[in-house]
Amino acid sequence: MLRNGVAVPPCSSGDGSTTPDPCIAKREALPDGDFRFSVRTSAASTWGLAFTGASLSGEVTFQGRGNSGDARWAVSLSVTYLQTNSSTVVATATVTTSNTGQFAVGAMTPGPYDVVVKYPQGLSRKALALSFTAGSATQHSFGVQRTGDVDNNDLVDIVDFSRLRAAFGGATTCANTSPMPNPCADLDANGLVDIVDFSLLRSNFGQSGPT
Ligand SMILES: [Ca+2]
Ligand SMILES: [Ca+2]
Repeated sequence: MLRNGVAVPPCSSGDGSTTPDPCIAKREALPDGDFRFSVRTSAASTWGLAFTGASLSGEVTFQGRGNSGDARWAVSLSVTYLQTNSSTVVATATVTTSNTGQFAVGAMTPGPYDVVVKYPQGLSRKALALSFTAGSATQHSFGVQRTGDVDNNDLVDIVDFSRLRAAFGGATTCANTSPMPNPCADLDANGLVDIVDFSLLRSNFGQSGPT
């Protein structure tokens, strides 16, 4: 609850006095889903409501892109909130990870959600029933993003191999372009499609996300 843009504190005494002035005497959740606020004040003002959302402070690590701190760890990451134990999407966001794999997603309605994170060449990771609370950031490490998904369908298979083979030996900037073109076979983002990329793909061949 805001007065003239400033948050109103709760009343400090239960005796009905307006202390501090103004103050919130009561907050109620009504059966029909509405909320009722009872505010005591000595002056007419402009009143408003503000929503304090929940947020996510996440972390991922990468395969084949060097160690934490490497510029190649800064990638575009999709974040999907699902109803728990469901494939129903509640919200999506696209964020850019830092070069240490950190990312943040802003205001979200509080609640438990399953959260899936994926970057274009990686197999997605899913966190089950993460709890989000108003006004606080939920911390979670999603773990390693296994690479090899050249065509971004969350599966490393013969199609990815064929795409990589078609680009083999060539120079490309795809892995450092945002948004990343599809397909992109430069899995270690060094500007060249070569045996290193093939080895990375092979290491996850047959695997799929989310895990
Ligand atoms: Ca694929
Ligand atoms: Ca490469």
